[in-house]
Amino acid sequence: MKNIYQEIRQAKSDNQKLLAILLDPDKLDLEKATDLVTKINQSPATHILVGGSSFEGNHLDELVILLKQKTSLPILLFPGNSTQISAEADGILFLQLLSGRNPEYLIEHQIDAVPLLEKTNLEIISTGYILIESGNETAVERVSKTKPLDRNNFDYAAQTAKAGEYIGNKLIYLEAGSGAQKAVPLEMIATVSKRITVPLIVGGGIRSKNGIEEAFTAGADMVVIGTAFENDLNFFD
Ligand code: 1GP
Repeated sequence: MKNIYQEIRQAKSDNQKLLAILLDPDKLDLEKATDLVTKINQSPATHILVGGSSFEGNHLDELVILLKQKTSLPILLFPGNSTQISAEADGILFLQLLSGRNPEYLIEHQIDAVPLLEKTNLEIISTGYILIESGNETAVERVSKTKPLDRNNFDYAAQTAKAGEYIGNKLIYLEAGSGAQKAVPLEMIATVSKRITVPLIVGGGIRSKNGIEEAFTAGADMVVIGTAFENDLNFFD
């Protein structure tokens, strides 16, 4: 069996940058999924994330099975809650919302997920998830009822990320929120990446290839693209 986390660590030590495409099952028409996967296979993507803030897990298995038939990229669940689990995926980002102070998203959903996860062979990757203020209220903020971190306080973001690493998070995800007006500041990416040793994922509001490159140069190990690809399947051409 593939060890997705080890491959991410290896990529970090080889300075090989990773790119994940985020698919939100709520916004995805299964009939059009074949075209979508063809485009993903032609793109520089190295991983596929599947998840969203609010959907209830309907047709998730169906979507993941379809993706697996058509791509060999690792498929990682990126769940908004414990209903968004499919045994058909390869792994799951087991998220802890470190920027928030809502116990539901720090431990309760995680406990609820255990009986479901124990029935699967998913690779479970503990991920410290840090929401950064991005200009408008994002779905994560609304659904989790938590406040994002100040986008100008780079040091506090880095301190939060480091606490996640000490707790045992194997990845840190700096999130501006899907469709964010402003992406995570490059200086914040740089400050956080210098402070932690685990791989750093960055996403939210990145809309151009240049934006991806800038995030990599600043220190992101993996960049996540959702909306830009959703709106334009030719984004990577
Ligand atoms: C959201 O970081 C991801 O969780 C991607 O955001 O949709 O803005 O690319 P976008």
